[in-house]
Amino acid sequence: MSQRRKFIKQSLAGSALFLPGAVSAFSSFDERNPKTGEIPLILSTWNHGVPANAAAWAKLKETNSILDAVEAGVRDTELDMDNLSVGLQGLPDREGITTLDASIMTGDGGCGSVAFVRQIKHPISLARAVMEKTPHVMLAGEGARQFAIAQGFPLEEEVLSPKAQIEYDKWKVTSQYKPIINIENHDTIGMIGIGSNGMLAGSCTTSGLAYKMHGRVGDSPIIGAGLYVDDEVGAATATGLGETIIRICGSFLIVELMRQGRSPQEACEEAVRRLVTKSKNIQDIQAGFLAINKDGETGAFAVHPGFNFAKATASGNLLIDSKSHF
Ligand code: SD4
Repeated sequence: MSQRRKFIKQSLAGSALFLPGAVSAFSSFDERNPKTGEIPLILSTWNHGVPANAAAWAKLKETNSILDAVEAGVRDTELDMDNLSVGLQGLPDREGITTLDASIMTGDGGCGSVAFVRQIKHPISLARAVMEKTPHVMLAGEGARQFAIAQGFPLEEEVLSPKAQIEYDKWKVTSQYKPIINIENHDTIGMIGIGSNGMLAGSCTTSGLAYKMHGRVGDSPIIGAGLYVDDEVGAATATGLGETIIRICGSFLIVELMRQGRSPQEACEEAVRRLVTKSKNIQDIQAGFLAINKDGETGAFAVHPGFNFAKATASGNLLIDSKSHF
């Protein structure tokens, strides 16, 4: 049977479950973590992962490409006007300028990213263009914007979204520089997936830390920090305070731990343990990881309670609470 026909057959039974009302939540992740998971599988961070997974699943059905799927999934979040941590509607830096970071990776070592980029509605697609159309892995700032123009990406007007403007005006009253991400201040989307052909891919996109210094780049566009994918092993992605994630090469660390035999869950827990030991003021810092291995097993773990993620298979698209270190 061709891979495409096999995928359609596998996914048909579950397709009705992708209606908006079909989302349900489970308090414990492990009870639903079989030794070998269902494939295809898509995992993404936070509750906006549910609609993002649905968009990714629809694309996977259309093209049978897990790369297309993880790009389409997070493009959905990049347009979500309620999300103040992804896309041009996200909260700005201290100067009132919104700058975006994004990365994309395939399990054969292909990767592309953009950092500190302005005026681009879909940085994930720009990251994909860096991967596919340049000899480089990463473009930043004005160079990334020039590349976008050359590739025909429209430049958006540089104005804050109404919600971001309200929040920025409030912040300016005290202008306190507190580079923390706590459990109320998050929303980056990281998405990892495996197609029915066993190929893996991942994507990550964010406006980064609110009120960051102008020029600050987080973990999301750093291959190995916010995202890492290897067809031989599995994939991992991160959310939370990027500085803490970069410091431990979080996503690469998780994939390497899985390579050495740890389950995705064990690998995520070890990465959080290491992050906790290397970070000061850990009470104020939230970070979380998601992982899958090539057998479709999954893992999730965070520093503090409050992290959740969406898991899509042919059986459904579920919002699940992650366990945490504290
Ligand atoms: C960053 N990791 O720029 C991102 C922010 C984030 O949920 O994940 N927020 O540090």
